[in-house]
Amino acid sequence: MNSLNFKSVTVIVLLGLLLGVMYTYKTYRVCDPCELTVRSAVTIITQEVHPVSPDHLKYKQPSIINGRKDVVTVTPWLSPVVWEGTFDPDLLNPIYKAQNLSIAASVFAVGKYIKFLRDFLETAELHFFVGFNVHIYVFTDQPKVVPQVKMAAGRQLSVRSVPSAKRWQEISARRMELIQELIEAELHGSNDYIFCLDVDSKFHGHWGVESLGGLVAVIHPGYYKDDRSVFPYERRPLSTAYIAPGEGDFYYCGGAFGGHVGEVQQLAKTCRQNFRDDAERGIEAAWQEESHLNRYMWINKPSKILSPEYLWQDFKSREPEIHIIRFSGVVKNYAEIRPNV
Ligand code: UD2
Repeated sequence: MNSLNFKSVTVIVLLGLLLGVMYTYKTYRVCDPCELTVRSAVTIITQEVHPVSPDHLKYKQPSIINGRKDVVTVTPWLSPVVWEGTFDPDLLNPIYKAQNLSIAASVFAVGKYIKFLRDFLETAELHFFVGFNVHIYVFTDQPKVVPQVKMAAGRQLSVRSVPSAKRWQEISARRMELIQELIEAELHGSNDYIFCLDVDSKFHGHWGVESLGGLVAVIHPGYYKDDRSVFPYERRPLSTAYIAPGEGDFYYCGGAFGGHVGEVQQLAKTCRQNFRDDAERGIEAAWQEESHLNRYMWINKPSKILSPEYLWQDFKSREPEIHIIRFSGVVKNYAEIRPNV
């Protein structure tokens, strides 16, 4: 090789190296933000603002060393778990009052479950967001039988007709679809929060603004002391509600959940779609929408968790850590009230 050729080869090799370095640098520069976007695990639907207190508000001095020591009050993803003794209504109520909020509640009373409605509505008047704007939506196949319950100023009830069903599983599962439609047709942008509640239950104690959050789940009273291996999650991989052994956080109730309307719309839409996808594959999750809700809440971590005070069961004796029962399922005879067994 003569010296001219050697120089040319060296120049070409150096140029190649330079181009290679520039390409690699450019690729990483371009891909870095993409990867960040893909990996970002936070879905922003609602942006919570910090609480603003009225000036000179008088309330008990808060402490970070004295408080509940018998229960866990924060999840590993740092969402609060609400128990009696973890919040101060004297501080919270004025903060939320100033926001002029509206709270919606959906409740289904189809077939023989209509008999639970009066107690549900009457006790809601006594305990559920007393002093706030509340709009209860009753979904029923018997609108004429809906009891007349006197409601306080700022509270109202609307009745929506739904068809009857031959299987209780259908009624329970169809709730997600109707909740999604309710939010999209009537609540989006107007009501601030919504709770979706079982009708065969009564309020026994205060349920108020301490329960508000972006995405709110209630811990099921039947499983909060158990290992997650025994939670009745859907365990068949064919279902979209599948949660594998060794996975999951808590077991949440299908009988009470809620949050900001935008968050609940997303939840209802996803669970409804997953329920449909399962139906196309000929599978129904073990606990219908409760299984889909559990799967959803495992991936989309609730921003507030309500302790089992917020949905107890009358047949269970009270445990020492339960200082108050706020809402509880009544004892019922399934064979007598369901359209199928
Ligand atoms: C659990 C859940 C429930 C639901 C169900 C699985 C709790 C306390 N309950 O309760 O929310 O997830 O498992 O599907 O977490 N309904 C009617 N008419 C009927 C049947 C049901 O209106 O004929 C409505 C009614 O609002 C009732 C709800 O569906 O409260 C749930 O049905 P359930 O109470 O029979 O379900 P259950 O006790 O198995």
